[in-house]
Amino acid sequence: MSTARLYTILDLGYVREADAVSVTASLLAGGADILQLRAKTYDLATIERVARKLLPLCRAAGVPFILNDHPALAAELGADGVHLGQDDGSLAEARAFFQSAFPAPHSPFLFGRSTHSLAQARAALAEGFDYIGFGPLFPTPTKAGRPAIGLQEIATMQRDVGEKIPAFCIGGITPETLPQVLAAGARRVVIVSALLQAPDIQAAASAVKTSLSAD
Ligand code: 3NM
Repeated sequence: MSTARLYTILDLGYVREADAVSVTASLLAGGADILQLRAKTYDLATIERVARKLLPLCRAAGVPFILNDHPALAAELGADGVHLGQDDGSLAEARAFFQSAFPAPHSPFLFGRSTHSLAQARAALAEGFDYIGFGPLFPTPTKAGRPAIGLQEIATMQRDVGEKIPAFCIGGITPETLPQVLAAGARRVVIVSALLQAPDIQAAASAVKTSLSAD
């Protein structure tokens, strides 16, 4: 996690369940450093079924597998962490729940938080989250309706938060917008639709990874 630059998301809003394994394999082969399963409108049984298929691929690649929402399921599956939005309660609540439900020693379990402003990014750091997402930088169909926050606060966020915990810029990042995002001070990114909709997912991920490593 500490060296991760490219955070990818297998989003069932873009990928059919039947393609989840092959798309994940392509993301990993392209150099994804983290993989999250995001399935906003899906029932728990489907999420669990897909997660159980993706987890071994991530393990084999040595890449953390994060579940979006659903801390109990994440722990039960042996995922490496859970990603929580601003409305998903406090870290203390999530940790307490996790520890009461899974008292046995558990390997380090990561708690990530979506943040949409500098204040939220600082708050997530102060609360003790292991990493944050920061965005959306640009309007994005993947999180339709959420206002873009632009690039102007990236440098301050990176200095105040990103030097202490991994901070991943997110939202509307594509091969075309990536150079300005990096120029604004981003060190790490999450890219969803631009990779999942690429004609060659592995090549697209690999090209992004190369740009990130060169920076
Ligand atoms: N969270 P794409 S933006 C899942 O700002 C998500 O918290 C965001 O997808 C946030 O790369 C976002 O397709 C969507 O724009 C990112």
